[in-house]
Amino acid sequence: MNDILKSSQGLRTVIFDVSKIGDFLWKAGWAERNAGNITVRVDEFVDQEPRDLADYPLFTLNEFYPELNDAYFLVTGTGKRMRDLARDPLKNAALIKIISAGSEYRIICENQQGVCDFRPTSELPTHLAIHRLIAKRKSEEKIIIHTHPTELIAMTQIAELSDEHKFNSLLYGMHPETILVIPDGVGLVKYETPGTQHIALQTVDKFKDHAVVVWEKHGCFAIGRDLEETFDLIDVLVKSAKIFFQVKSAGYHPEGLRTEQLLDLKRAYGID
Ligand code: 2HA
Ligand code: ZN
Repeated sequence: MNDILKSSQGLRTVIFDVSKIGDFLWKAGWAERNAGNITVRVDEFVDQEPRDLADYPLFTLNEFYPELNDAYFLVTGTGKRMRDLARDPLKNAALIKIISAGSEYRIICENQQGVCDFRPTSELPTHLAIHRLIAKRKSEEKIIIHTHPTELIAMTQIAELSDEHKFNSLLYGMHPETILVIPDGVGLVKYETPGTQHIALQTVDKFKDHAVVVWEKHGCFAIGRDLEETFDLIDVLVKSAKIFFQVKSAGYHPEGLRTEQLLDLKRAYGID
């Protein structure tokens, strides 16, 4: 891992940015204990194939990802903390390479012959399913962030907001930036057991039309081309959710932007 990193300025930049986002997530209060995970597709930065790839630990995937064959991902590890990722990214993230027509992967651990105790995030099925969607449609997103933003999760605890349209309307109504930054709104996935193929499929379905998907009573996923921009999508949504809860806790009902005001915003900024 270190050898590959030394040879690639691009990978060093990705590692730096991932650690910075780990710090943001921790400081935002969205990453308690080992909550959250990040993956970045990094093929373009791996300009030197690892020597003796066959020596690295091999794992079978529970699903086929032929579109991802030969792809490299930087992935955060299961059980790792975002605050540790920020301090020491190389101990809390690693490169994996998808091989065998998308049915297996190798972890490019620092220690080839000895023990490699690093394992990718428990949400790897969802991350890979989203990367597969991106590969299939040939869009340019490389980053996937999963985190636990308190206020967005709190909103999913309100039964009246379990309708996707109502959820988005409320968020749009709290601040004019929200519709501009997230014009396609967020997709809502009903509660499912995390880490499963089932939730991965439900999530991918929502990513066909959205850049952010909220998991009921759990957290959210966002995708993008750049780490900070991907973080910003979640941050803007959380801002709206915070405004909603602050007005509520002051004992008022938030008025929200009116339909004409939202339409004016869309017109002014060319959103259809
Ligand atoms: O990485 O957030 O959803 C831990 C999680 C699982
Ligand atoms: Zn989670």
